Amino acid sequence: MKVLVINGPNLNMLGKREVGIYGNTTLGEIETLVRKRALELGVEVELFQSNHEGQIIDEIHSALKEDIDGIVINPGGYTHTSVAIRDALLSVDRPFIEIHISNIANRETFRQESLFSDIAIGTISGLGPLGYVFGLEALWELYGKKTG
Ligand code: CA2
Repeated sequence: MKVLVINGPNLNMLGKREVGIYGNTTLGEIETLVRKRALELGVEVELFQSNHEGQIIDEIHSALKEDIDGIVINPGGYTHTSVAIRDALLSVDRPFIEIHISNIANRETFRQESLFSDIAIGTISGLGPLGYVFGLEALWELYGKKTG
């Protein structure tokens, strides 16, 4: 199984600023956690972060030629604004899990609206870095696990 993990704008700043909201774990440390769990599960992972909407869209499109089975995505601030990223996810027709480090349901009103939740397999919000690991595990349980 091959999973693409995408982080949107400003998530490269994790652990360096706003630690009261997002914690002190860096994006590099989150990626290490994800790689470790992926290795244990026998899942191949590709990790991608960009501050640019078009680059995120291009990466989502690459899921087709890279034979990606599922996507874990934290769209960052684009969660609340990007019809274009939503359309890209619909266009590749791959299951995806939406992740938020903070619990967007108890933050400002504008963060409580997501353009992704209704088309995601599920959303994990407020569990910090663990959300990425659980997202990966969920894709593996639902689409990757070999039974029998
Ligand atoms: O809780 C999340 O994961 C968010 O997707 C993070 C986004 C925010 O716009 C969403 O509403 C919720 C922002 C990521 C910004 O990350 C920073 C990290 C450190 C310092 C500044 C920003």
